[in-house]
Amino acid sequence: KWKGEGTTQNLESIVIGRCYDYIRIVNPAVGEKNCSEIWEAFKNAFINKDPCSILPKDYELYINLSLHTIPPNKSLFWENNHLLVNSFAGRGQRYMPLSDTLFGFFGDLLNWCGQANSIELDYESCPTAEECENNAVESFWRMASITYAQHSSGVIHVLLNGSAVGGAYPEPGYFADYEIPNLQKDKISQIAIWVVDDVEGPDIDSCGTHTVEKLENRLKTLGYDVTCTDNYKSVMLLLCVDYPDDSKCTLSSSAPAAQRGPISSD
Ligand code: NMN
Repeated sequence: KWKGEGTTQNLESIVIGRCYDYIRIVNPAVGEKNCSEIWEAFKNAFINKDPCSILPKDYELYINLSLHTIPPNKSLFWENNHLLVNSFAGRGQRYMPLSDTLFGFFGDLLNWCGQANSIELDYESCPTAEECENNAVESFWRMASITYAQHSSGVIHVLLNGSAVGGAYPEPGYFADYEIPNLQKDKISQIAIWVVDDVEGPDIDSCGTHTVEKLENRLKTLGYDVTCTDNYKSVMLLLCVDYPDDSKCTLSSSAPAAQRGPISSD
């Protein structure tokens, strides 16, 4: 009936399991949370409703129950590199992007929707953003992105993909439309932008050009201290795991040592 994929099979087990994984293993610092109550609040945002009439505020109770503090200097915003961000962040150990907060971790990479006049989830199909923007998943991420931006502080990091067709900083986009407008200026000391190209991809966007320049100007106009770094080394090193022989992945200072080979025993 709809053009999008249906609800992820076993949704309830996955999200309740993720919730316990998060509060017990990933980030016990959030303290005690009621995972079944969080699931009920999540489900009540969209079940038994027209799947095209779900609003961000329908997730208000879900957010209130799952909210926790985000450590200063750990926020990581991004566009066009979801899986890279998830591995770079290291389940909140290195950075804490939205997908490593409890309220984002719960729904990351999942799909869901309900149906009017039924308490069943729709496992066959769900509306895409093109069919209707007020769908269950879109409104969830709007609410989650707004909340995440409001609670971010200190140095804010932004990881953009310089090889993205259409530019590293897309408009419209969650970062442009729901996150930047909800940053709390008085809690933020600096915004550090990283523009990293795919190892074998084109160099379409960089600091000071095209859409990145637009972003830098927007943030400066808002009064932020903005820095921008191209091909930030820590992220490059992670990307280079898959392309060790690419010229962009040469570890110049250690090359001679690596070529010397293991210490010989004779
Ligand atoms: O989906 P796009 O437009 O690339 O959104 C990315 C930005 O919006 C990030 O800054 C992120 O905080 C937020 N967001 C995250 C997820 C997710 O973690 N699964 C989904 C949608 C939006």
